Amino acid sequence: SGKRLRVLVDMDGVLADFEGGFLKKYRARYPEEPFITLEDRRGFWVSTQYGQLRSDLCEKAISIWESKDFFIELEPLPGGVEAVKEMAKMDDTDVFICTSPIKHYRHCPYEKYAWVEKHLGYDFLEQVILTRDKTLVTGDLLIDDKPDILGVEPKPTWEHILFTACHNKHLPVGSSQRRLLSWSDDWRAILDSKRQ
Ligand code: UMP
Repeated sequence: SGKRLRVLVDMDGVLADFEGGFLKKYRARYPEEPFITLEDRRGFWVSTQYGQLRSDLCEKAISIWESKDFFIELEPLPGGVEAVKEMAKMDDTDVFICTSPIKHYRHCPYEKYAWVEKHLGYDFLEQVILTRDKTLVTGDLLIDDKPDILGVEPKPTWEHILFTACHNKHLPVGSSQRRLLSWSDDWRAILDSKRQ
C-alpha cells in the first residue's frame, strides 16, 4: 500500500570511513606534523580544523584526499554495506547513494564509482548520484553525517537523518532532527516511519 520509499544514503562518513582513512594517510605522509585524533574532531570540515591547528596544515590535509587511491582505499564503516544491500531488497524501497565529489576531479569521481562496484557490486552503479547540491535530489530520507545540508532548493523533499560521526557526536540535536547513531541503530524503524 502507498507509494515507494526513496532513501538517499551518503557515502563519506556513512558508508566509507573518510575520517579514519584520512588520519591514517595523513600521519603516514606527515609523521612529524601535529594531528587531530578522531576523539578531538569537531566540525564537518577536516581542513578547517587542521587550518586552525596551524595554518599550513589546511593544505596538507587537502593533499591527502586529493591523492590517487584515497577514496577507493577507504574501509567500509561497520554494517553500512550490509544495511544498504538489505534496504535495496525491501519491497517498495529505492535506495540511492548520494555523494558530493571534491572539485579536484582527477581521481575522486572515478574512485567513488569503483568503491561502489567493489563493495556493493556492478549493478549498484545504477544507484549512484554524484552531486554537489543534495537539495536538488528528491527523496523521502537522506542519511548523512553533515549537520547542515544546504543548496539552492530551500525546501528539500527529504528528511535529513543525521548519521553520527566523530565530528558531530557532541552537537546538540535539534528538536526536529532525528539521528542514526550507527548502522547497528534501528534504521528499519526510521524507514517504516516514512512509509504511507
Ligand atoms: N571534504 C572536503 N573537505 C573536508 C572534508 C571533506 O572537501 O574537510 C570532501 C570529502 C567528500 C565531500 O568528497 O567533501 C563531502 O561529501 P558528502 O559526505 O557531503 O557527500
